[in-house]
Order: sequence, then C-alpha cells, then structure tokens
Amino acid sequence: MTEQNEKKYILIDVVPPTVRRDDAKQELEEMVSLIGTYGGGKIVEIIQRRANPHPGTYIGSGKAEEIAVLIEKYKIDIIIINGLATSTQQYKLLQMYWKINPNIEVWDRVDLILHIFDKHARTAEAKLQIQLAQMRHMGPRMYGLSEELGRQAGGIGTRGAGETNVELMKRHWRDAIKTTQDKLKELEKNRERQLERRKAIGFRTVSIVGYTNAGKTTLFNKLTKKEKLAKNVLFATLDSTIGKLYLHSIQEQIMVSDTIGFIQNLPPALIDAFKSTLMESIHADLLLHVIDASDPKMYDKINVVLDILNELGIGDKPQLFVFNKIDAITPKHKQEIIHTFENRRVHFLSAVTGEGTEELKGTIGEMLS
Ligand SMILES: Nc1nc2c(ncn2[C@@H]2O[C@H](COP(=O)(O)OP(=O)(O)OP(=O)(O)O)[C@@H](O)[C@H]2O)c(=O)[nH]1
Ligand SMILES: [Mg+2]
Repeated sequence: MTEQNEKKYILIDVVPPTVRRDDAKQELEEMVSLIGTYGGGKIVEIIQRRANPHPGTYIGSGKAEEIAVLIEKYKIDIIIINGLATSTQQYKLLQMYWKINPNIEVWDRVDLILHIFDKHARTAEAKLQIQLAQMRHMGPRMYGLSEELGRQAGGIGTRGAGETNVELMKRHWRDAIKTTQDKLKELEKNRERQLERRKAIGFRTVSIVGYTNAGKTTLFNKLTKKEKLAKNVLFATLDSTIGKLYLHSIQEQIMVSDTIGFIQNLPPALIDAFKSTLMESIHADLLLHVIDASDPKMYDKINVVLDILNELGIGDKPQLFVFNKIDAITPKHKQEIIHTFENRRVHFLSAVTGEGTEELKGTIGEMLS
C-alpha cells in the first residue's frame, strides 16, 4: 500500500472523568487492532473527558472544533467512535465536517466491525449474515436520519412528503430484511439436516469457541489436520467449518467445529445474524473454550465469552477451558492460572508448537464418556 491511498482515521473515545488515563488508553488498543484488521493506516487518537457522550454531536462542541482542524491537517478519511452512535450524532458530525472533506465517513464501533466482516466474508452464508446485521444496524439510523432531514426541510408543505418517504423507507428495509432472513433460513435448514445426519450416524461434536484471535483455527487445524486460514488479525474466521477427529482413548470418531470468535460489546443484532453459523456450537456435546493465556486482558476476555455463551443459551454445556499459547507465557503465570481456576477443568497447550495437543484428545475423550 502506498502512502497515498493509506487511509487516515480519527479515533474518538468519550471517557468519564473517573476512569484513569492509562485504562482509557488500553480500551482504545482493541479499537486500534480492529482498525489494523480493517486495513490499517494513520490513526489520530482523541480522548474526551465527559460523564456521557453529547446527545447531539457525541463529543462536546469545543472538541468538535479541535477535530475539524485535525481533519484538515491530517486529511482524515474516517472518524471512528468507540461506542454506539445515534443517527443524530452521526449526521451532526457528518454535517460539520462535509465542508472540509466531502467524502468523510463517521463510523461507530459496530460499523467498524461490520466493515471488517464485510472484508473477510467468503461464504454465501457469511455474506448474508453480514448483510442482515448491517441492515439491522443501519435501519433505525436511516429512519432517524430521514426524520432529521424532514425536520430540517421544515416547511409545512414538505412535512407530509418527508413522513411518506420515511414510511416507504421503513417498508423497503423490512422487506429486504425478510428476504435475507428467508435465504438464511434455507441455509440454516441445510445445516440442521447435516447436524441430524451426523447425530443419526452417532457422531458426537466438540465445538471450539473463544475470543477472537485466541488461536481457535490454529487448534482446529492441529486436531483435524486441516489447513484453514489462521491469521494474526481479529475475525479471520467468519464461517463455521467441521472436521473429523479420531479419539484413540474411547475409540470413537467425533466431529470438531471451528467458528467465529467473540468480542466485547458484540451487539445483539450481530449475534442474532450469526445464529446459523453458531448453530454448531449450540448443538455441540462439549465446548472447547480456547483462551489466549499470553493476553494481558485474558480475564476480561474469558468473561466476555462466558456472557455470550449465556446469551446463546449454552452457558451450561460441558466446557473445557483450553489455555493456549503456553509457549508465550512464564511458568509463574501458568501457576497463577491453575490457582485461579482450581475449581474448573482446565488444559494447557500450544496450538503452534503442538505441546499438549495429544493430551487434549485424551481429556476430550474423558469428558465425552
Ligand atoms: N505463540 C503462539 N501463537 C499462537 C498459538 N496459537 C495461535 N497463535 C497465533 O495467534 C494468531 C491467531 O490465531 P487464529 O488461529 O487465527 O485465531 P482464531 O481464534 O481462529 O482467530 P479469529 O478466527 O480471527 O477469531 C495467529 O497469529 C496464530 O499464529 C500458540 O499456541 N502460540
Ligand atoms: Mg479463526
């Protein structure tokens, strides 16, 4: 990528005064790696101290002026808000900065995740799921925007027309969502049939779940001898794949599935849209919860995953904590983990070096029998 077409971003975070600056910085780190996953480029970080985002412009008016100067100076292409923005907030910001850069875009955290998904989607199913999530996220904001535009047009004569347009728009969105949902339902049925067939043959299924970038696909490849793309980016995997694994200890052939990773503040619309992909996990006999033991935010990420599993209604399924990347941790850290999770079934391994993967098969066999 040349300097010229490298994108330039302003990353905005509104932080309550009670939060320490270092903690706020850390929060932004995940956003920075998400931007890296999207394609990267120059990022200018702005942290504003406020109890709550400004209802009109998200940031306060003083900061908004400051940002105008930065947009000009650094030739910013995209403004990204670490949080959820309303249609009014996005529109007000766009309106302020159009004069400086007519192509400027304003995204919130969900927009950024959706753009990444869009870039990584390969299968028809993943593409449909993203479409659906995009429509669900955009829809209400589009109505909000056209209502806002209607208000601004203001005149008595235009008001009725504005309302009709909003109605038309809503109907169009509802229809489009329904069509996409129907197509996804078809694919879902296929998946269900495959699941039932496997069950009928007597195959049991183990599903790999975990935070994004924990090493799920690397482990899946090791276990099933497949060669799926594993990459040091967030959301390398968006679809769901099944592979076979023979367990000597119980002399049984089982199925292993690898699927999309989780992330904090995953909006419900996204989880919902990805239900068909997550179905393998929903029907699994055992969950392998892969955890990046070398990640400083490991504990928070474990909790995010547990919360999402609960939301999916599978928090009670048998679950094995698989601490991955032990090639990158100290023996002291390993001891700490053992101590913290002494009431849980845990397993340590390195999906890259292969250390501990044979033993994992034994543990899976034990937990299945
Ligand atoms: N050091 C080390 N790195 C690992 C290990 N396992 C995976 N990785 C690296 O971690 C990164 C992410 O691996 P993936 O297998 O793609 O992770 P994932 O959980 O499938 O990620 P998504 O599909 O993006 O959610 C890659 O750069 C891997 O090489 C390990 O045991 N040790
Ligand atoms: Mg993966």
